[in-house]
Amino acid sequence: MSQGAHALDLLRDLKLPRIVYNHPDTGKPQRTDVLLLSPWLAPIVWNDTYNLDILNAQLAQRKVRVGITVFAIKKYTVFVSTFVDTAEKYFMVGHKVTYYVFTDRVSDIPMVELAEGRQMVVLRVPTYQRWQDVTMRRMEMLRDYSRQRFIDEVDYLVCVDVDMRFSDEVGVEILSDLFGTLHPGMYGLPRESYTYERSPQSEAYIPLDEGDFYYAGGFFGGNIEEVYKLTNFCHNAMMTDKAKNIEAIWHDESYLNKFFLYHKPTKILSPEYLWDDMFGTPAFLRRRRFLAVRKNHNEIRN
Ligand code: 4GW
Ligand code: MN
Repeated sequence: MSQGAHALDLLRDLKLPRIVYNHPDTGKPQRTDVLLLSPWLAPIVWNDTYNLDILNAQLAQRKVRVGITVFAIKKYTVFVSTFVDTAEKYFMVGHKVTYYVFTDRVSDIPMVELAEGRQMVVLRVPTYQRWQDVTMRRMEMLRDYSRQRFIDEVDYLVCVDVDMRFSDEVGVEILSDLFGTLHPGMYGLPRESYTYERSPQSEAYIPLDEGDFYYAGGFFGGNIEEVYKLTNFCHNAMMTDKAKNIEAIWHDESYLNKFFLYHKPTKILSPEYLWDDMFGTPAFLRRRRFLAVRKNHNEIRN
């Protein structure tokens, strides 16, 4: 049985407890300042559009297991403690969570005290000389571990950058079969100006008259089967390009955008879920949930 069918079976048997909340008003959209649904009816998750109590009751009954993956290769191990500390405060509080930390420096990964039901798994992985390969090879490793391990251990995977901190709730409202996140730097721009790969030679090519949104490479996920398909597609496309000695302009992010163009996500996260304060604090942004940590590029990337 596929993961998706299994999840639906569990949902069908749900009987929620009494929960008191505001009556949904059929005459009034939750918000009018932002897009709430994609043209294929995938919800776009914004603050004030959902009730977390209902979602938590549904997902707790399913006893959902969430894996969150980060890569801390070479000097990026310095980001792990802030990442995990803030995740303990804000990420999927009350649910079963496994942190999967991929690293080449196992002894540099700090031991962090975790709340009940939460655990950390440190996975030793090879590193690459070129930083582009460090970020791109994440797809291959996520694919391989999805098949070999994650499928047996968790229901959903959340795949994120490590140079980040949580600063507000990120909960089960993000979960869906396949989800991506709107890139904060490209929000509201016309599709022609998105920094998709524009060379027709590349597997990541997207023509000027296509493209729904520009998705961020630093936050995507879904059930394990879907994440497997996504990461497998991206890795294979990168290998095809590599054989031709080409590489898409924004590396793994370009291939991710190509995948999402033809495999539409079932849920889309607003830039609340991946913000960088260098973009200011616009009015549509009612919460900043997951923020880029300032990094000294010279020191951290040498
Ligand atoms: C340039 O020298 C580098 S090093 C660019 C990325 C590097 C890097 C990235 C690294 O040395 N080690 C590492 O673990 N990563 C992982 O790739 C890490 O999880 C990081 O969050 C992710 C994406 O790289 P990034 O956060 O530096 O990319 P941006 O700045 O686009 O968020
Ligand atoms: Mn980053």
